[in-house]
Amino acid sequence: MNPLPQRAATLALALLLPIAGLAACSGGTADSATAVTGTDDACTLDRDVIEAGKIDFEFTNNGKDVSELYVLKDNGDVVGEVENVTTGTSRTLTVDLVAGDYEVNCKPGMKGKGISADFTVTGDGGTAQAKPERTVTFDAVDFTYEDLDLSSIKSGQTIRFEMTNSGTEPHEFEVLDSTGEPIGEVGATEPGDTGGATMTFGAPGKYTYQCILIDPKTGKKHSMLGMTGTFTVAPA
Ligand SMILES: [Cu+2]
Repeated sequence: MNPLPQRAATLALALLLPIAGLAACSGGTADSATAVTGTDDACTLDRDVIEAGKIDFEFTNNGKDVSELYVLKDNGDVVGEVENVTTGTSRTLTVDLVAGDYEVNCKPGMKGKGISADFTVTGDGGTAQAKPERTVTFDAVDFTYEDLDLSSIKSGQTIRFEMTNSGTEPHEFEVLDSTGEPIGEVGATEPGDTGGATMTFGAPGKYTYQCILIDPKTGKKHSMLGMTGTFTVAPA
């Protein structure tokens, strides 16, 4: 046979695929799109003023390590994230933002404080999150959550979570619905700091909470060391 044209065809396909994937991701229902480029030591937005509404953040990881992208409110609340973005690839994070001050945070190696870039959202678009009806306050330690009361949460409720890190390693608090979809998270919070997040609970069912930061001593996710559990969201 003749291997050369076949190799050329495979190469052409390999070059085309990431572009096709990117186009598919950005072709959603977002009102606008903005590009974020992460390198080993920079996180760059292609604009610093964005129109309110559904916004596609098209994140390209040009660093040498796997990375993730967060969009945060100016109070540090996580609005959304994409993780495990490997070197040389792109992923799109779509979030609905009302007017205000925000930042993107690229996290090369998916650890540490990451690198931030500020932006402003202007205009009347976007859907504001419901006001929380109560606040659940708890502690994170190495490696569990203390005083975490997740009983009597009902479908449709919006709840504020405030986590104080009383441990010695950074901790987070991510909540997944019964299908495994993240519904919100208190982002990585340094020892001694307090982090928060407001989450709205959808369909009733069994939800999961977890911290999937890596313990440097064991190389294991904190969830493997005890920082996970489940709770039930009751029908409204
Ligand atoms: Cu943790």
